[in-house]
Amino acid sequence: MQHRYFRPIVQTDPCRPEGALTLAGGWTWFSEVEELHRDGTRGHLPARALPEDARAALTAHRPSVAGLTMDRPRLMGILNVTPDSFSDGGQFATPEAALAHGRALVEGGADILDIGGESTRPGAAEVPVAEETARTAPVIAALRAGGLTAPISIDTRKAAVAQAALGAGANLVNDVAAFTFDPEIAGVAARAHAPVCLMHAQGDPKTMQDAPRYDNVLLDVYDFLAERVAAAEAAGIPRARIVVDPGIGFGKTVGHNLTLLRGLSLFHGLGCAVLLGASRKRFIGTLGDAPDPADRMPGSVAVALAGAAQGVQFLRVHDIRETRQALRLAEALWGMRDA
Ligand code: HH2
Repeated sequence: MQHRYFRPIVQTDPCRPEGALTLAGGWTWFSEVEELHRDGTRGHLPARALPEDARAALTAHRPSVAGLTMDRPRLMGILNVTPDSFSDGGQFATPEAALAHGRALVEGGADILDIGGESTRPGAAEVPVAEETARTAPVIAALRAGGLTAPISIDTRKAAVAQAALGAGANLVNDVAAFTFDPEIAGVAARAHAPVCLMHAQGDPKTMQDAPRYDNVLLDVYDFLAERVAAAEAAGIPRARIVVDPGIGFGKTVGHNLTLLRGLSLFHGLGCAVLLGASRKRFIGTLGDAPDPADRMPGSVAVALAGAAQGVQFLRVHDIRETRQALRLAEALWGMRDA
């Protein structure tokens, strides 16, 4: 029999029918599931008919990640200390500017900061380890010295950069290559007992947008992440400390991105918290008629809310204040907040 993939049809309506299941111990629920197969056939089943292992993975309470409870969507504020990131490159490249922006992100409602010293935009070239470390570790150390207590994530593919960042006060390792670029990074995270984010990418940043192809983008990305979660577990990182991310824009066409966004809830079947990073990305410019990344905030907020409605636990965004405001309203409408 071919493999069965189960995508919960996620609801946020406060009127929840009896027998509905809570998704990932969070703020959404489902009573129906779409069943997907590699041959393209699909069907529906009631949630109560799910096989026990699929039901357990979809419903299990997600433990806290880097001290953050997973019972509401968490905002990850992007702090790129690079000269060339696609939307904010060069803006926060000096340590002073980075510090001020990091603090502003937390004041604006970021639950966690994601600091990156290497752009992974399409076409970007690799940055040497020493340079990437020199861009990131001092900023993390300075944020900590300044009293910042919010968790910090290091956005890197490299073990040495992650090691220096953890030493300077970072708490989570966010690897857009899911340990395939530098396998040593798994050991670094495991030894530090640090949670990790494993992201799907097809190809490397230099070439990833040259005609990306999939058999079935949703299921291919799911299988890749399942394999990387198993590899991380084998390296000593328990599933409770693993966050998965479909990698919007990393070797994907507009159509691939839309398919992944529509099917996002499938990834809860991996039994991990899910992260979505769509902020200001090119497909938002294409669909939203906004060629300049600086004009893509409204579309980014729309996609972030769509992610939260699918039970996604982490939203990686540039525009923290705007997304925080939108999320507050969504949470109130979904009955997660009192008036
Ligand atoms: N996207 C970018 C970088 N890191 N990490 C995760 N987990 N998920 C993402 O979607 C993701 C990521 C790219 O965006 P950005 O940091 O804004 O740009 P650049 O790579 O040019 O620095």
